[in-house]
Amino acid sequence: MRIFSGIRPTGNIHIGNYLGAVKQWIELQEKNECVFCIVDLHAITTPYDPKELQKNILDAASIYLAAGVNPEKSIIFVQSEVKEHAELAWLLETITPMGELSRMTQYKEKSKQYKDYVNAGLFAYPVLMAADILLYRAKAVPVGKDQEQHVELARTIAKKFNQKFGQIFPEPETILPKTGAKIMSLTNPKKKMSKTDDPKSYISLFDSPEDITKKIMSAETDSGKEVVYNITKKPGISNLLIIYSLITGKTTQEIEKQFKGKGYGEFKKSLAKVLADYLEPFRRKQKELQTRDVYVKEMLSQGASRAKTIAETTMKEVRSKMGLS
Ligand code: ATP
Ligand code: LTN
Repeated sequence: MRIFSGIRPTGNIHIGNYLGAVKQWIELQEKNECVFCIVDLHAITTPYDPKELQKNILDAASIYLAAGVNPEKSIIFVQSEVKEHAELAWLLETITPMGELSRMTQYKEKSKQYKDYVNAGLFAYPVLMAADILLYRAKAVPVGKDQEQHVELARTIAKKFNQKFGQIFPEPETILPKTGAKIMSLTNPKKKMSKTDDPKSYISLFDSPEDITKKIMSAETDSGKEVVYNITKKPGISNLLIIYSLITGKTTQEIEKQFKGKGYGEFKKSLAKVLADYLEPFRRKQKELQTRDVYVKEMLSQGASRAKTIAETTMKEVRSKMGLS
C-alpha cells in the first residue's frame, strides 16, 4: 500500500508530532511504500523568516532520520522540489467549493492566531495538502487528530475529480494512532501541543534531560494531588498519564496504581526520567546528523527524483483527463 504524510519545517519536532504521527511512520515503512514530505510550501502560509527556511528544511530532514525514517525504505523529499505539487493544487482548486474551505478548523484557528497574515494560501492550504496526497495516489495518510478533517476533504476532492473527469485517484484514509492522536500542551492542557507555541509548552525530541525535567515539573496540573486519569476533571494530569503510558507501554491503570498515595511531584519526577531515557537515542543521532549536511542534502535530492517519477506519471493523466493536453 502507498502511504503519504508530511510535516511543516516550522521548528523543533515535539513528542506530540512523534507520538501522533512519526512513530506510526516508522512502523508503517516496514511493510508499505512510504512517501514522507517536508512541506515547505505549507510552511510559508504562516509568518516565517526566508533566511531561516533552508536551515529549517535541513533540520526537518535530519529530524526524520534521527527519529528512524529509513531513506533506503522510504522516500523523503522537499515539497517545493517537485513542482507538480503546486500545479495539481491549482487544478484541484478549480473543483473545490469555497464553502468546504471556510469550514476548516485549522484555517479558523490560524487566521485568528495570525490576524495580519490571513492570505489566500492559508485558505487554500487543504487543497495543496490534497494535491500532496493524490499526486502519489496514496491510500493512507498517518497523521494526528488535528489533520483528520483535511484528509476527509482530500477524499471529497478525489471523489469529485473521479466523477467529473474519470477515475484516477483512490480515496485516501486517515491512519490515527489508538492513543496519542492529540497530545496536549504542557502549559495549557486544553490546547494541542504545537511547535510554533512557547517552548515551555512542549518537549522537543532533542531537549536535554535538564530541560525535560524543568518543563515537566512546571507542567500545568489540576487541583487535588491524586494521580488519576480523568480527562474532563483533570486534563493536565491525564495528558501526562497518556504520555507516560505511551513511553513506557504501561496502561494508565497500572501507572495510577504505581503512584497511588504518592502525589504529583513524585509522578512528574518519574515521568521526566522515563522521557529523558526514552529520548536519549534521538539526541545522540541528531547530534551526529548535524555534522552531515552533505549526506542529508544528497538523500533529499535522491528522494526528490524518486518522488518526481511518480508525480509526473500522475500529472500526465490528470492533464489529459482535464483537457489540458
Ligand atoms: P505548527 O505549530 O507549525 O502547526 P504542529 O506542531 O501542529 O506545528 P505539524 O507540522 O503541523 O505540527 O504536524 C505534523 C504532524 O504531527 C501531523 O500529522 C499532526 O497531525 C501531528 N501532530 C501535531 N501536533 C500534535 C499533537 N499535539 N498530538 C498528536 N499529533 C500531533
Ligand atoms: N497539514 C499537515 C502537513 C501536511 C500533510 C500533507 C500531512 C501537508 N501535506 C499531506 C499529511 C499528508 C500538518 O501537519 N499541519
